[in-house]
Amino acid sequence: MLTRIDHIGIACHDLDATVEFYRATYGFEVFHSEINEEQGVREAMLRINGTDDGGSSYLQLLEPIREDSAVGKWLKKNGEGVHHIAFGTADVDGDSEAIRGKGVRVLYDEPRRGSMDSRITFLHPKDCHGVLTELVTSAVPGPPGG
Ligand code: CMX
Ligand code: CO
Repeated sequence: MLTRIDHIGIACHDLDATVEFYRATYGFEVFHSEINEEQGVREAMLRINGTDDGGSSYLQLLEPIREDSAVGKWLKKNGEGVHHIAFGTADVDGDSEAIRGKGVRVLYDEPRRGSMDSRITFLHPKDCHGVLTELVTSAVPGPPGG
């Protein structure tokens, strides 16, 4: 079951400048940042609010590290802006299989690694009325010291 908006993904040319815009304009601070080589992005997660299912909602600011990455291609074609939305679920495997069964193309056979060790997959935007849609299961915190 999809229980929240996990994040909105925003493509930008300059991550540092975009982070500074969100800080100076709204007061949002960087909660986490990383490079995801597989996805071809340098990214910052700005935490907007916690939710009652134990997750959170974020803005995900994305700068491509390769021109031929998904975000690099999209930026070249569209310029900066909203790139995707992501719904949170406790069960990305089950939910993506159920959605695949409804005839929507799920881009990955198995969920891949997303921000903060989450597990993610994507639904094809052409099957979702033009919206690239991500499904996310957050990492479960391990035992202390584990
Ligand atoms: N939103 C809406 N439509 C999109 C889109 C987006 N973000 N990206 C591509 N499209 C549309 C294009 O406009 C194009 O439409 P037309 O044929 O009408 O022009 C069509 O989809 C095909 O686009 P393309 O430029 O040829 O790009 P590809 O097919 O090579 O790739 C996609 C599209 C969705 C398969 C690819 O972007 C992908 O695999 N995305 C998932 C991974 C990803 O986005 N990673 C970055 C974020 C990582 C994270 O969130 O952690
Ligand atoms: Co995302």
